[in-house]
Amino acid sequence: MADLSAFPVTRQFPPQHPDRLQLYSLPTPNGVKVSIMLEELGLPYEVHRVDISKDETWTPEFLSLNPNGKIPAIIDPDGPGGKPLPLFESGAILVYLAEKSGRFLPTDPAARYETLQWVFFQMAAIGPMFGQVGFFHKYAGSAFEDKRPRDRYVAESRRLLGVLEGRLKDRQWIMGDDYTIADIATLGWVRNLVEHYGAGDLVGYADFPHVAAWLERGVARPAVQRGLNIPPLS
Ligand SMILES: N[C@@H](CCC(=O)N[C@@H](CS)C(=O)NCC(=O)O)C(=O)O
Repeated sequence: MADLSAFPVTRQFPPQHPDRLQLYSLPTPNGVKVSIMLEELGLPYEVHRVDISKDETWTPEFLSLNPNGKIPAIIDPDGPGGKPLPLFESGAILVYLAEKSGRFLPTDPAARYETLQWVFFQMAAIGPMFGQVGFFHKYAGSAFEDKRPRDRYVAESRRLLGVLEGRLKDRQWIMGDDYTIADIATLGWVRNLVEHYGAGDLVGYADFPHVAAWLERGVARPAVQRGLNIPPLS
């Protein structure tokens, strides 16, 4: 039986199954990357619902796992060398799980770097920009009279959708025939922009039919369907 008691976060979220990978998350576009990946892999894991509206990521216990105070984060009791591995940042977690399982990240070096390039594109551009559209269009920023910040992020998000559209116009998945962690990282963000933020018209989503077809293909995967709702909101 794995002993995770050295990790203070286990006092806030006690594990029932310490031998399983521990996932601390919510079904947000960053959180679902990891639940989708774990569902795709069929790895046993235990999920802990972290309520960000109650500041549960800002406790000393959670901050000891992620000093950046964000979900998702994991502890893998069976990390490198058989030792527990704590990890935060969804992109790093996807790469870790891909390498641990040998799936969803090509082994050919050039294709591997190309995949990582698109994962970083999501992490550095799509996520932060779409997130700002959410703030200025749906959340607190929507009440701001000055629409210039919103318009700036909408224009940048539209431009980024154009980059994705170009990539997908002759490909089924971001890496071509193979579904990879680049798709897993990106699907939830595009879906969220259009559905949850309701920003489809604002960004002109109808102008990106290859992105829309790719999103439909992704969401049709059973593991994606499950992962999008893990952990359940209530
Ligand atoms: N770059 C981080 C971003 C994580 C992130 O922004 N998480 C949000 C939810 S999607 C969060 O935990 N927010 C809580 C807060 O800031 O209080 C990642 O990809 O893991």
